[in-house]
Amino acid sequence: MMNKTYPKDREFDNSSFGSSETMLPRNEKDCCNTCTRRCVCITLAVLLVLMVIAAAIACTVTLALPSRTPESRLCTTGNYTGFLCDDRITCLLPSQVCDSSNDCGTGEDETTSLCSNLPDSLPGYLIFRCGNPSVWIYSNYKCNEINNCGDCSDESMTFASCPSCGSDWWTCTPVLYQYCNCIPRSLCKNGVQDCTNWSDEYVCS
Ligand SMILES: [Ca+2]
Ligand SMILES: [Ca+2]
Ligand SMILES: [Ca+2]
Repeated sequence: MMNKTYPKDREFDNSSFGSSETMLPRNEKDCCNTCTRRCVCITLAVLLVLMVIAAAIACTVTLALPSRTPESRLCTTGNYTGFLCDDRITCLLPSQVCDSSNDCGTGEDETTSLCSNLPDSLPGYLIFRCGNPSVWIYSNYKCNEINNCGDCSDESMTFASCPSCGSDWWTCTPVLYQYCNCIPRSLCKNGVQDCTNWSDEYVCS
């Protein structure tokens, strides 16, 4: 009786048993390693591009912002709070802002944003609102001994009441503080200015 000879199964490499990774063919493992490195490189490249874009946006936003806020214009000149020019040295009187004259080197005291809607477009420290809310003056005209508001409210902490102007009074507005809207005719042609337009000395009789 002849013994049958069966072909032997392909030999199995027991050394690699139990590890699914090491069971892969060599060229397949190399491929995975290559893919992993490629993914890392692509991720880093994308992150780098995103960082460059973010930096560019940040620079653009920073440059687009105004270099100075209105509050940074506040300065002091003499006894007044004034308006600081771009040279960071020149401090204008409030009444020099929006007076149709370029007093700062590059005209920043006459810009549309400042002067298009007076007085609301001006910083609050440059103006004074009179007793009559519809009347305003530049803040450096407050307490200057002249009735700029017309009701003397810029010359007194409490709103002054103006004298009634009868036939014994000469009307001129504004006048020096104490007489508000009119002066006694006894002050006409007395050699002393009482009306800011000098009408008490040249017109009144
Ligand atoms: Ca000006
Ligand atoms: Ca005044
Ligand atoms: Ca006079």
